[in-house]
Amino acid sequence: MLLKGKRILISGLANKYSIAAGIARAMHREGAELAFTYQNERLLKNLKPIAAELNSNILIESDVSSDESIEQSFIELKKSWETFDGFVHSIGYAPADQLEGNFVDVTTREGFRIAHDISSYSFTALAKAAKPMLNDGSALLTLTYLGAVQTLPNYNVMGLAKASLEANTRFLAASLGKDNIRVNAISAGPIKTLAASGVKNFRKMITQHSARAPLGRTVTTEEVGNAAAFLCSDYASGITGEITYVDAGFNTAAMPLLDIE
Ligand code: NAD
Ligand code: 0WE
Repeated sequence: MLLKGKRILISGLANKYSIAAGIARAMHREGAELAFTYQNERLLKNLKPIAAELNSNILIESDVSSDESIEQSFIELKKSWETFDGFVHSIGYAPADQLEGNFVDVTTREGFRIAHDISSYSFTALAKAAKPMLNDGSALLTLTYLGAVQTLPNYNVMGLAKASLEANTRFLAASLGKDNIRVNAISAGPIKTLAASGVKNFRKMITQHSARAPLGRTVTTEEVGNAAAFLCSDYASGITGEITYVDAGFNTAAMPLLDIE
């Protein structure tokens, strides 16, 4: 029971396929008490049964594009939890037109702004709002992707936003270290979630990933959840500002094994 007695707030659970759902399951299994935020009313119906299964009745609306919505969500959370032990930021977004085509041709000022606002600034904003309620030994966690450090087709401005998110992880770690609050990121391999479902050639990318990855496959939300539970537990008390890859080793291999001799 890695997380016994810990209270963790989970954002970004849109449906059962969400990475946040895998994380919530693992954290519940490890004894954490959970609360959830959701982007809007439309997503509440998917969240309700999952939260109920995980013994949580703390469901709070929070649209991270709005300072007012974020502020209101923590006022709401305070009604249930006076203090807590960390949160999971599992939120990313760029307008769909930014994620298809040649980077220099499709990227716009507004697309760039939205991608960075929702996918990176929101992590800082949640940390800022949560800080007064965070216990000693708390842990914050976000989800990033290899596109932060290497190019691939179509990920485009999301790659820049993830690079910002990874720097954000390090600067938040430096900033909150004196309060004994740790901040880490998991860089997950490609997983067929709602955010991935609109992506062109996603199945081909899964095939390519499996061919190059040392483990010969992609990862599951359960595997990401297990790493997340560890990073938010006291077993990871010496780890902060770190990007942990949960990608079946893909990022460590420059070429697949060739079946020659
Ligand atoms: P998902 O669609 O299940 O989750 C994305 C979440 O972002 C949704 O719950 C959505 O409501 C939330 N969101 C978007 N805009 C928001 C806003 N304005 N306010 C509040 N919430 C908002 O997809 P996912 O793949 O589970 O994505 C979770 C995180 O994992 C993202 O940061 C994504 O970039 C990252 N990630 C995904 C993969 C993958 O292949 N699926 C790989 C690595 C990292
Ligand atoms: O971070 C992500 C998902 C990012 C994402 C996806 C969408 C699709 C729907 C952000 N915003 C939106 N906006 C939409 O309107 N991943 C790591 C999964 C992903 O997305 C890709 C990928 C991979 C991998 C997009 C293009 C290329 C590869």
